[in-house]
Amino acid sequence: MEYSAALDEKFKFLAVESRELYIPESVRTLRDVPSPLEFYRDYVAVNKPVIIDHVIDHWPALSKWDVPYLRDKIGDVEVTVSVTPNGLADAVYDGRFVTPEERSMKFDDFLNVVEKKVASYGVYYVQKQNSNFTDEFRSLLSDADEHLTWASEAFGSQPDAVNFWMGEESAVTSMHKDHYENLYCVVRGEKTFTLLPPTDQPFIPYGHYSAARYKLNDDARSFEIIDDPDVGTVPWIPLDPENPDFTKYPRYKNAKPLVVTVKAGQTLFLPSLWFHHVRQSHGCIAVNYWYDMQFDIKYCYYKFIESLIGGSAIRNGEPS
Ligand SMILES: O=C(O)CCC(=O)C(=O)O
Repeated sequence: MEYSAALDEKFKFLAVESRELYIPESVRTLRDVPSPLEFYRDYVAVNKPVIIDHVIDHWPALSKWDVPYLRDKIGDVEVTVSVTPNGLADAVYDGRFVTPEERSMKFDDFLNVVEKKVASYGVYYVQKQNSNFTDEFRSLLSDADEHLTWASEAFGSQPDAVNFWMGEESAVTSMHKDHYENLYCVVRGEKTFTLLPPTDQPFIPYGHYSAARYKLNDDARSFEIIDDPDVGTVPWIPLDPENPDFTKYPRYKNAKPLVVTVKAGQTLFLPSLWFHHVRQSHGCIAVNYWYDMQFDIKYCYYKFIESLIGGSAIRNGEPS
């Protein structure tokens, strides 16, 4: 389906009206942890991002998680590490959607790479989003929380996944959205998020890309890209919000990203369906909690926008 210039105008109106009514010009920082009710009412229900101080003040992780401690505590544990030639795991590259090489290695060996104690080819990132914190990294659980009590009270449920992230500076997460309410706690270093509200979706290009994955060659100095025909095609965003190609994607000029840096000790509430692109300082460590979103009327409206954008926008990001 192609959509008309008239519909394009309506999408622009929706984006302007959303900004006038509820989307902030910048992401607010709360100096105190809100009550579960305040948090749900003022941020979750209205799908608005916020940074919250002091959520993880009580975590021993804040003072303990340096490299010597981590080596001592989990150096011998085998963990899954994503390795890519360019720092782009799960991203569009050379016309395909390419996933990283998933390597199982001792955490000690990963730390050697991060600390540049060994020469290695590629960019390394612990980023397995399968609740790796309660699985591969479970011996660190006592330094943090298995769930955030006040948030679980607000959502009325436990998180679906708790993930541990640690990576090199050049490891970047490409723009995407998730159907989770995300509480993202930075323990060491900092993360910079580029955020776009769901109402900017009509301006964000999507394409369908055949799936592939990186594999290190035997020379250990180059990667090849291997097709994954069983996966088929994957809808993904080819645009880099830090360096948008307006010639290819002129409609993206209508989008208004919010850029926010989350520092050690802070927690970002990243609402469901918000688009996000993430970069980090070297050796940054974070733990995040994915709570399932309510599939309520908000979700139905967003799906409706998606259906209006239809085929052509999904293919090339531009209306006819
Ligand atoms: O920290 C990152 O690199 C990505 C985080 C993310 O995409 C998420 O939590 O959904």
